[in-house]
Amino acid sequence: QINRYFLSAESMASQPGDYAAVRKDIAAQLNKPGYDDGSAGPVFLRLAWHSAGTYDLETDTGGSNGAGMRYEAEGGDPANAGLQVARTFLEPVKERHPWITYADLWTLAGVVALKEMGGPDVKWLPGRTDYVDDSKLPPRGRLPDAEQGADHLRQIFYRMGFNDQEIVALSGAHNLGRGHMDRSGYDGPWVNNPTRFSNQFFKLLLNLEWKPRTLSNGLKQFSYSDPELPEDEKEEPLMMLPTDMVLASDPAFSPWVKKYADDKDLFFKDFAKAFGKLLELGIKRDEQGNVTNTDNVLGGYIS
Ligand code: HIF
Repeated sequence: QINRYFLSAESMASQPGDYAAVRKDIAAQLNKPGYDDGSAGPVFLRLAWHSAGTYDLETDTGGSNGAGMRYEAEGGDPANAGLQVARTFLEPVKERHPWITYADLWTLAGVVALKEMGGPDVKWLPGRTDYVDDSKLPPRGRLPDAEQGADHLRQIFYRMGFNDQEIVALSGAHNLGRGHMDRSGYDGPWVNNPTRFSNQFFKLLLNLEWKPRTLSNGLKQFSYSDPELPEDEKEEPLMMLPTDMVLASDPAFSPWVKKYADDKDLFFKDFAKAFGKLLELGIKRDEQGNVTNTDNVLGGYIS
């Protein structure tokens, strides 16, 4: 049961193009007592990334344009399990500001959530369309499979146009949120404070002794729980996905893991750049920033 959240009375309908009003209402939707760790922020970030992360540079298909997750073909992809929760949380914002496209709302929600959770500013521009171009629809299977290794990570992220450094920078987003048994089948948070953005993910990846653990559903993850704590004071174990672990062992990824563990500012800067690039995949703009590859009339509402 998802609590429908009612926006506060000060929240008013807005003029088309008033993205500041939308940002405010997204921020108001983050606070979710009783849900996960009390915030919808992590699942908003995952929604933004999954909406964009289907992009294929070579065929120029997929990406956040079109908000394809509204439809079963993409929304029902097992890789997207659980993201209906995020979309439902954002529905009152869409109702309040019906002029914004879903494609813009979902990407903006990730940007606002990141900032509210202590992360950096990600440059975000509007203009995505909700028009679904059937020839641009991504097939399933474009999002990463956490059971796999470095080759798979490179195959998925090179396809979008990212390099090794950007793959590691992006991966720091697993500082936020958790695996859910009833969504991906993985279990638990990566860090102790999973609603606060930081470079803790990289530090823990390098410094804790991770033990392989096979879950009841057959999935493999890595687990840490503080051996010093007595049984009755044990905290929820932390986890790493197999794809997170390879960042520490791969010779081209690991130097970046060390850099980001040591230098939070560098991580924030590189993360903001890479995440901003992710949200722009497949969007083409003119010099004013207006989108040129959609028929979206709202593309002009850049202030
Ligand atoms: Fe995730 N990711 N991601 N991810 N992800 C999960 C959760 C989150 C991968 C797998 C998973 C990125 C890359 C990859 C977030 C953000 C980003 C889960 C658990 C899995 C299995 C989902 C669940 O059960 O609810 C893999 C294999 C990736 C390739 C490296 C991005 C860089 C790290 C691109 C990214 O930004 C966030 C945030 C969550 C937490 C969601 C939540 O509901 O708490």
